[in-house]
Amino acid sequence: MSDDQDDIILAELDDEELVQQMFDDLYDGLKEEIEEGVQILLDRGWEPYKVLTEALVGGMTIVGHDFRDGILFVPEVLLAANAMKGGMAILKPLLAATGAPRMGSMVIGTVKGDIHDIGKNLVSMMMEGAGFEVVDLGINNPVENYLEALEEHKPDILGMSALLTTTMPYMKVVIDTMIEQGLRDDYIVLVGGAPLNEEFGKAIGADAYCRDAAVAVETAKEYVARKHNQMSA
Ligand code: B12
Repeated sequence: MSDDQDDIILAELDDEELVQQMFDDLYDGLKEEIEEGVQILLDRGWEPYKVLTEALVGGMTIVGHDFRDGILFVPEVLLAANAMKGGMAILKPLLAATGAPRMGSMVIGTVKGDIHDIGKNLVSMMMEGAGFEVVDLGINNPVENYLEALEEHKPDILGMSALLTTTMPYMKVVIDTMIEQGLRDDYIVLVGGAPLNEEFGKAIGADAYCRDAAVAVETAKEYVARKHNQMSA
C-alpha cells in the first residue's frame, strides 16, 4: 500500500500507528517487517494473544475483504499469508509457554480439497497454549487420514477446518464414516472455518462449530470436562 517503506522506522511509531503500519505491511506481504512489528509490540508488553488478534488477524481481515472484492489476487494473498506465518512463528512458543496444565488432546486438519491452513494453525497454537496436546494433520486430508490419526493417537477431540463452500460438505463425509464405523461417540468433533456456522455444524452432526480460536479453546475445555465427568460418573 505505502511506497515509502524505507522511510518508516517501526520502533518510532506509537502502538496505534504501528498496528496500522503492520496492516499495510501484511497487505504488502512484508514478512520481515511483520516479524519486527510483532517483536516491538511484545517488547512493549503486549500479550502474545493481543498481538495475534489485533495486529495479525486484524490485518488478515483486510486482506480477506480485498481478496473477496477482486482487489487482491492469489499471489498477493499468499505473500500476506506468508508474512502472517512469520509473525505467528514468533508468537507460537509464547502462547504455548503459559505452563497450562494438560487439558486433553486433539487431532486437527483441513479437509480434502482445501489448502487453507492459517485458521487451523491458529487454533492449534491456541489449543497448545491452553494445555492441549495437538496433532496437526496439515491440509487436504481425506477421511482415511483422520481415521488413521484417531486410531493412532486416540485424542479427545477431532477438529476439522474448511474455508471453501465446496469443501465444507466433506466434514459430513468424515463424520458419517465415523458413524458407520461406530466411532463417532468416542470423540468430540469440533468444526470451524469462515464459511461455516452453527446451523451447519449441527446439520452435519458435529458437537460444535467454533467461530474463532478463542471460542475453540473454551468449547474444547467445556466438552472435555463434560466427557471426563461422564466417565467418572
Ligand atoms: C489466505 C487465503 C487464501 C490463501 C491460503 C493460504 C494459507 N496457507 O492458508 C490462498 C491464496 C492459497 C488461497 C487460495 C484459495 N482461496 Co482463499 N482465502 C484466503 C483468505 C483471504 C483468508 C483466510 C484466512 O487465513 N483467514 C484468517 C484466519 C485466521 O481465519 P479463519 O481461517 O476463518 O480461521 C478462524 C476461524 O474460522 C476458526 N477456525 C478455522 N478452522 C478451524 C477449525 C476448527 C476445528 C475450529 C474449532 C475452528 C476453526 O478459528 C480460526 C482462528 O480464529 C480468505 C478470506 C476470508 N475472509 O476467509 C479466502 C477465501 C477463503 N478463499 C477463497 C477462495 C475462492 C480461494 C481459491 C479457490 C482461489 C482460487 N481461485 O484459486 C483458492 C482455493 C485453494 C484450495 N483448494 O484450498 C474464498 C472462498 C469462497 C467460498 N465461498 O468458498 C475466500 C472466502 C475469499 C473470497 N471471499 O473469495 N486463499
